[in-house]
Amino acid sequence: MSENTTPTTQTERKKRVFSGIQPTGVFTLGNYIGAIRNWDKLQADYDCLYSIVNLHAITVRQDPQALKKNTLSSYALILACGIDPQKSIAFIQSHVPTHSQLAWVLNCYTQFGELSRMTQFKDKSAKYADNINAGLFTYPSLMAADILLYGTDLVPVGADQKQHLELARDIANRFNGIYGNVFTVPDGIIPKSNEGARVMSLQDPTKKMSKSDTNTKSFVSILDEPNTIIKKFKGAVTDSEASVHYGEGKDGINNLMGIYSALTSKTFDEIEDEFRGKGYGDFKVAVGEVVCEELKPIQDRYKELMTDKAYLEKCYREGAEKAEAISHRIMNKVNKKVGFID
Ligand code: AQP
Repeated sequence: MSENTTPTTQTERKKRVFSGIQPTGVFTLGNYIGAIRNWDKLQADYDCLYSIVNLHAITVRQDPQALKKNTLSSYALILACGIDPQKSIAFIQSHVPTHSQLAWVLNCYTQFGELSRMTQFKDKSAKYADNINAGLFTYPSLMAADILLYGTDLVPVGADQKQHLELARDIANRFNGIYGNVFTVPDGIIPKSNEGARVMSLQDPTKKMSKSDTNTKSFVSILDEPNTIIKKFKGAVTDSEASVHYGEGKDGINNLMGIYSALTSKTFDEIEDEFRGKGYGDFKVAVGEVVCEELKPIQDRYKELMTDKAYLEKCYREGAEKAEAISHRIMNKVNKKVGFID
């Protein structure tokens, strides 16, 4: 997958960016570093759509009250992380019915074998063995619909979503191969590994950090209090070598170095120099401190936004209207191509 992030000149149409996040809990540091932090940066040069993807969230059983609450707080969180509803279109997925409509059509152009190979499906069906529903299986076709519905050029995601993005490209190419140029084939924007493409669990650094992990010590939530953050980093699983350097078999330290590097822009060599002769204890506290510093303004803004529900509602309603209006162009084209009467 190429990473074509050259912005367009002023006379051309700005390239379009789409990304989404599930309201399955408070966002983790992984969601922030791997995805949302980059959403903010793209707003200046691109035409961006960002969505709270609650249709995706129900592929795993959700408590309805908790889902409602998490959807609103996730929306407030993306604004707190810098998404400006005047610059970008920020909306809730279920408010724009064309997502489900296109997903159904794309399901019919996606192969069983392709979906069976998705590692997220394998992981989640092992984790939720009592609820391996069809939605969990066809999650990537809905994700393809989210992206293709807007003629998206670029999709900023963490490395864990790369496989789904490649499938979206395959589906677009297949559909275009049959019906002509309907969909734009999107490129991914995936951070480099030292920029937090895949932030790992603090308790099992061979697994990615996830907001739905039942072990709360395994992730840092972006709303965690500073003392909780420091405590979680102090308790992070590392090796017994006690020397801060990047290397094989040092998944825990590699992960902490990745986080520190992503937030300070220091290279791994610089980090090794900074902590030469110091123990893991000092390093863990230093990582915790930069994380607290990064999250403080977001937490303050989030608290402020949550006191103004009317403002949030105005933003997500307007966002949905704008998104739906754009989506009709491609949805109508698809309907016509497959032979649905207007
Ligand atoms: N650990 C991670 N490191 C880097 N990026 C990550 N992302 C998720 N986890 C990491 C990126 O965050 C964006 C939103 O993810 P999502 O909520 O839509 O789904 P997910 O990838 O399944 O995230 P979680 O936190 O693991 O959610 P649950 O626990 O509900 O499954 C995506 O761009 C993703 O790459």
